[in-house]
Amino acid sequence: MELYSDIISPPCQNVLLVAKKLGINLNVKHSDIHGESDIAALTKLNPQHTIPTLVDDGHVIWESYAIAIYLVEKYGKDDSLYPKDSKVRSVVNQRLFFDIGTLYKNILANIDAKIAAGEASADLQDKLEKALDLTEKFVNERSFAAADHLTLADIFLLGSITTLEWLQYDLERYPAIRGWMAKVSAEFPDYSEFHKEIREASKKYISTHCPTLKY
Ligand SMILES: N[C@@H](CCC(=O)N[C@@H](CS)C(=O)NCC(=O)O)C(=O)O
Repeated sequence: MELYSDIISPPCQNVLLVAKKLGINLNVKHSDIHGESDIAALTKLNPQHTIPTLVDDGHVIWESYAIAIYLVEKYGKDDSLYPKDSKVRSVVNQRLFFDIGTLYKNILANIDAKIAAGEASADLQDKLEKALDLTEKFVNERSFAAADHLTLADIFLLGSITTLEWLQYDLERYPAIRGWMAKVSAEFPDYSEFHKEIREASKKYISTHCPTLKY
């Protein structure tokens, strides 16, 4: 199974963590989102030319949430990451849709604004704060974000919270998020190595492509 990916990309990080949890060995093909030949190769598979893109025996899927669900449904030994129980799954889905439509969306909007204008507007910062206030509540309701065990919701929310490093965002005000992050990362024995790899690659990317950002 091939994954077109770059570890600096949060959606790619999420899929890589899902694969780790499922014990799937991915053939990772590094794809440079600024490289013409990489974009051309990716566009042949995925007209949206986004990473991550997965190719499983000729079957091509993109959109990280769709890839993650596919991997769990096809290769999971059980359904724990994406429970079949409708009520539990509905909470996982709520967190995932909250992530794509609110949390990650507002983190990206703040990063883009900071890159373009040096600082995000008060409105964008306020939207991000509201999303984080909600996340603080969500991760405090159960042992994990959507259930009493790790699910896809934890992995995707963790990816978003980790992306706050691009804003050097201080999580001091969010003790539940900090406690939950420690619990989720402890589910991955090599998480600190994985995080170090993200930091090193992101630092390199930022110094080349967004030198005005501090990281
Ligand atoms: N909603 C998509 C977002 C994917 C996405 O936009 N990836 C970025 C990198 S983080 C990308 O491929 N950008 C290059 C492009 O759009 O051409 C997902 O979750 O997979």
